[in-house]
Amino acid sequence: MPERRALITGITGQDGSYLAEFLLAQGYEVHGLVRRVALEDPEHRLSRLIDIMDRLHLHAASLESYASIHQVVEQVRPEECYHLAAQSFVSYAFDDEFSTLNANINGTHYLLAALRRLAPACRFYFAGSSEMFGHAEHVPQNEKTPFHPRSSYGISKVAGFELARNYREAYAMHCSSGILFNHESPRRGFEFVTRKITSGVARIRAGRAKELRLGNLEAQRDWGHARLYVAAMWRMLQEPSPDDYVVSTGETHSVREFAEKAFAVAGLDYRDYVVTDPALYRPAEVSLLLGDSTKARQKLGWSYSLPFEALVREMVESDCRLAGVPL
Ligand code: G4F
Repeated sequence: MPERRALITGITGQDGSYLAEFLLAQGYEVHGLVRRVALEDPEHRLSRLIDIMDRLHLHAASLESYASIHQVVEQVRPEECYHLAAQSFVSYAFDDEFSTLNANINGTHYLLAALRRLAPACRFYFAGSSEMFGHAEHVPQNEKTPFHPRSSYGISKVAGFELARNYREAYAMHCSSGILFNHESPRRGFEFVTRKITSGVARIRAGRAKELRLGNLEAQRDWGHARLYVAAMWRMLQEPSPDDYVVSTGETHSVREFAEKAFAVAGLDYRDYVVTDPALYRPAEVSLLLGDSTKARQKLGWSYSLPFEALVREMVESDCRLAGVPL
């Protein structure tokens, strides 16, 4: 069978790198859209792709420039496109609403418009987010739960979700959105709370830090493993008809619980090290996220069974290894 061609935006990130590995294993020709700066500084910016670099086709483009996206889509003519790139750090969205909204909404729009023109049969995946539920009316949240985003990031994701749905309805394109709840791994960026905690544990164990400053410890999230979530993205695009799906574990835990477990993995008591810093609270918080992924499990045959403790342990062990203090 000839190789299928996939284009991934955000390929240098946590999800993009796992998805690229997954697609290569399925026999795809994998193309990635990256910023020019990434190609200029591969050691840092392409570090998650290091083991598969020679099997990827990377193209420099900017999601802020329609012309550059048009050019890449014209060159690649993908059969599947996974749009993962975004300004995805919610805290930063409060510091710069303008660039979060511009980059996230326009980037999605430019990509859809280019695909419509140049590769209308391409199957499109949009990375929606549980942040779209925000101050949710129902617990747990499923595909029917109304959106009530609490940040410009959440608003930009609702706009992207609606754009994907509109291209599906107006132009009969195969556009699906995954509403993914928080997903973590040893490849998570250091600014997100899980990695901030596990790398903090490693620094404390290595004697390089004495405390860890965190914001709201009572916020609750449905945390899954990113490596296991990318399979759901792929399954969405293998369906005969496009649709939207919640992807989640169905369990929720507080930031405090994550910290407690992470410190315990290293034989430490979080109460001796965690300091609550009001400056790290958000102007509008999403207090409780818990997903119901029944539809993805039933229709896509996707499943998830990794215990929360195993995710925390994998991240702490990895960070301790990187810090030179293996457990
Ligand atoms: O790890 P976080 O920064 O992730 P957040 O805001 O839930 O967003 C992540 O998940 C979304 C899916 O629901 C994605 F769409 C999004 O791109 C991203 O991947 O924060 C988690 C919780 C928040 O309630 C935050 O207030 O942790 C709380 N928190 C407490 N102290 C902290 C901290 N978050 C960060 N980043 N840093 C802290 O010191």
